[in-house]
Amino acid sequence: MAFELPKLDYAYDALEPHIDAKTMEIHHTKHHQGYTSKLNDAIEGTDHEGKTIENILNNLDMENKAVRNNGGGFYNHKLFWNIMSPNGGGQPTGDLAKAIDAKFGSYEDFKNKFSETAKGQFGSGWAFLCVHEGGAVEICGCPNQDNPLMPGVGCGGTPILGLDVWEHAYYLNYQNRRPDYVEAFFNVINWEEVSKLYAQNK
Ligand code: MN3
Repeated sequence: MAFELPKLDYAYDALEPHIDAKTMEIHHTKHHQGYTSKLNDAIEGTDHEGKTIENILNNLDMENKAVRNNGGGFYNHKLFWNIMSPNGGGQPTGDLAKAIDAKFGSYEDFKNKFSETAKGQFGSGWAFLCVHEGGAVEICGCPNQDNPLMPGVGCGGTPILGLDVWEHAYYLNYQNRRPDYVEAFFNVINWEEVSKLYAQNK
């Protein structure tokens, strides 16, 4: 069973003006499709074939660059589409809000730390909010398509929020203004979905 490019449950223009339609379309149909196809090629006939993406990343040989880059790319973008919504924004609630306050002090402190991580990631990469078993949350940045499911990467735990800071994610609309893109992202975060992921993985 090969991996398939996940469908978005909103239109490419639905996140405007925060993320433009052209960027969304290219990002989904070219970049994410590319990672998906190359992941399938890389695992064909290996022990990874037929496993879940989480299992593949948990058991990854970090020297296996094809699976590391494309498996990471497949997973990270699936998470990214999933935790955005045209009805997003606002703030987390319930258990997730409590975990964020416990770790960072307040939503504003969380937002500042996450933004600094995203803006400070040198070159291409991601900022993640992750949950550890037991419910504690943590923020980390990862280069390229690495993520904390991979052995020894970042803060560990399971990513429940991810922000793509590769230039392909924002350059058409924001050019070199990564900080403006990071700020805009908070308007489209689907906190309901992030809360669901928190509850499933804590
Ligand atoms: Mn990307």
